[in-house]
Amino acid sequence: MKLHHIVLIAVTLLTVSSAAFAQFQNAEKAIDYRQSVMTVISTHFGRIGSAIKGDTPYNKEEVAKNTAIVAMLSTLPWQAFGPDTEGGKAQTNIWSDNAKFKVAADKMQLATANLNVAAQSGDLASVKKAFSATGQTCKGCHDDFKKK
Ligand code: ASC
Repeated sequence: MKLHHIVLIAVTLLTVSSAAFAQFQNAEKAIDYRQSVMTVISTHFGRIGSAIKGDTPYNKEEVAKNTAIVAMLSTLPWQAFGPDTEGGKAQTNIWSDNAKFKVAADKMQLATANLNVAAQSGDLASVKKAFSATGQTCKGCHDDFKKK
């Protein structure tokens, strides 16, 4: 590899990683962002729950819209748990045991993607199963990493 290639790669990596860290002006903004995203996820996840429990009439299209929203939003909070953003409801083990937190975050994203696939198919039994599996990934992560 030529030197200018190495330099180019290094600059690209630095740019990408500093861009990821520089997205929030300060810890407070990162905390506000991740809590806001979690709130909106919870709102839409709750609507799916109400629909499949029969609290509100089951409407396949509405449920599928909500699962698509949750699947997309599930990718967002994690960037706001960067270095030096401790605080809010986040336990400090998010930073001290970050690998475990990443595993939990990945599980949740995978579960929401599966829920979205199930909802697009419209089969209520699979939606119920995938909804419950997703809820367990929310709860598991909160049990381990969210202040009580
Ligand atoms: C929600 C919400 C959570 C999860 C969790 C699932 O709607 O706000 O924290 O689901 O209760 O067990």
